[in-house]
Amino acid sequence: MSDHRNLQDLNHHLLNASRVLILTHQQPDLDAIGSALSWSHQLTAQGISSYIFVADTLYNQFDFLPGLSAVQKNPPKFKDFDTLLVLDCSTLLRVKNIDSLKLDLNNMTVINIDHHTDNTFFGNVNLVEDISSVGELSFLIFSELKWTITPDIAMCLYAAILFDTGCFTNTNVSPQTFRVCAQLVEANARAHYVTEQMYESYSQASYDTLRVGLERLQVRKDYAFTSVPKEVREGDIKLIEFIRKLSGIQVALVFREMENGSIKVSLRSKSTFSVSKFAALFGGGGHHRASGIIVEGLLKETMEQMCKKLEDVLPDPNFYVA
Ligand SMILES: [Mn+2]
Repeated sequence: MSDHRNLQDLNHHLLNASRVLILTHQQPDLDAIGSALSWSHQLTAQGISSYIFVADTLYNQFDFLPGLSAVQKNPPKFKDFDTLLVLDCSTLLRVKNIDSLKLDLNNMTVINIDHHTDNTFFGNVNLVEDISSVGELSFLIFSELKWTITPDIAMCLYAAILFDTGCFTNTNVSPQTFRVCAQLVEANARAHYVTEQMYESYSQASYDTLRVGLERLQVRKDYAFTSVPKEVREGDIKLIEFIRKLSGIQVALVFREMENGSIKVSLRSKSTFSVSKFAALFGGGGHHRASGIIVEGLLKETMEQMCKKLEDVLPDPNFYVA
């Protein structure tokens, strides 16, 4: 951990905290939920009460995570939170339905723990590192604070890291990532069990998504894209990860029509082309190699518009990172 002063601030605030509201981004992934649960377990162990609010319905794929029932879809009835812990969000705008909580942010300590390079440092305390996952970052924080890593915490953090590193295949994997995971396995994260639960337990709906997505795949010069209409049940498989594996492309895109009429776009880059810079053109964000956009619009028009824009900017050096 590079930032000791912020860590001391965090420690100071948490020692004085009485009730912590834990939030993460909309459509939360395993890094978001695994990290949130690890914090909830950890705060309980430290004698601090917490409440995890997530407006979205969670994927069944998360069911194996210890303590998952702590994630609440309903806003809490009580109002007296003194601390807001925001995980895996580059800005507070990433939290779905935050308005429904009617938070008095001026009278709360906002703790921002994230690993996105476009983080806006919106917290009173900001622990932001360019690192594989919030899971890895949370482990480092717990370790520095000398907080015990219980088997439940280890399992949640291992799942978070496994997910955000694409099973240790992404460029965000560092020697430290493996050292952290070794310590998590020593702390009784069951590595094989977690992998089996996450990647060998897909629902039948996932295969519908995969079949439709592959049927609709279009390959252009330098990029490939596909789409899934809303009639196709949302599975828990990551279609974008299959498209990304195609050779000869720089960028992969998946356009998913949502129930509420908006379009969710998942983007991956296989080169130094930054899909987060591209996503920002449409109000999205994320990492250089993995980003997302949610827009209102029709599927066909959205695809045409974004693919045209992509072709325009692919030759532009401003969209590439070192
Ligand atoms: Mn993450």
